[in-house]
Amino acid sequence: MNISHIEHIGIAVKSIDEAKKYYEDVLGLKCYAVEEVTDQKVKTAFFQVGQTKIELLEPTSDDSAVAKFIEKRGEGIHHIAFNTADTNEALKTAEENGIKLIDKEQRKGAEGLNIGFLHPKSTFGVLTEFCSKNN
Ligand code: CMX
Repeated sequence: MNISHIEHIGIAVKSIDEAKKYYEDVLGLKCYAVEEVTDQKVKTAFFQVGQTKIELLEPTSDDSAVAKFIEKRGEGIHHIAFNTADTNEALKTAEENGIKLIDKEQRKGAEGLNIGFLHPKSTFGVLTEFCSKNN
């Protein structure tokens, strides 16, 4: 799969405006982008930490996956995203190894990345994402 690093950690929050204060004022990180991903019904805010990003996820609709997550489990770590050379290839390899996919094919996510999710019931309870840049 050529996983190089953790691209980002997704954290579900009720309000980016509220949560941002902790990341900026307490941790001293800088929010370098806020972007709405309409497809996923979320607003995202990004903080760079070395090679990895923290991605805050605020639901923009009551029926978004993140709204459902917060309702069921509360705010907290929502998913982990691995940087791969090729998201479609990584999804295919996972499926060949018996992992249940959420996305059969990659799609466009925040920051224009190609993304695809694996089902948390297949991955020991961790919603897992693959990301890649150039394919
Ligand atoms: N991490 C771990 N487990 C999770 C989870 C998560 N993020 N979200 C749901 N689950 C668990 C639930 O707790 C539930 O477990 P139990 O059956 O033991 O209670 C089970 O998965 C089913 O959950 P559900 O609430 O019924 O939700 P759905 O099956 O409708 O959806 C999921 C779950 C993961 C398939 C859906 O959230 C999804 O497709 N996620 C991928 C897309 C996404 O999360 N987009 C938002 C971020 C986008 C971005 O970063 O740009």
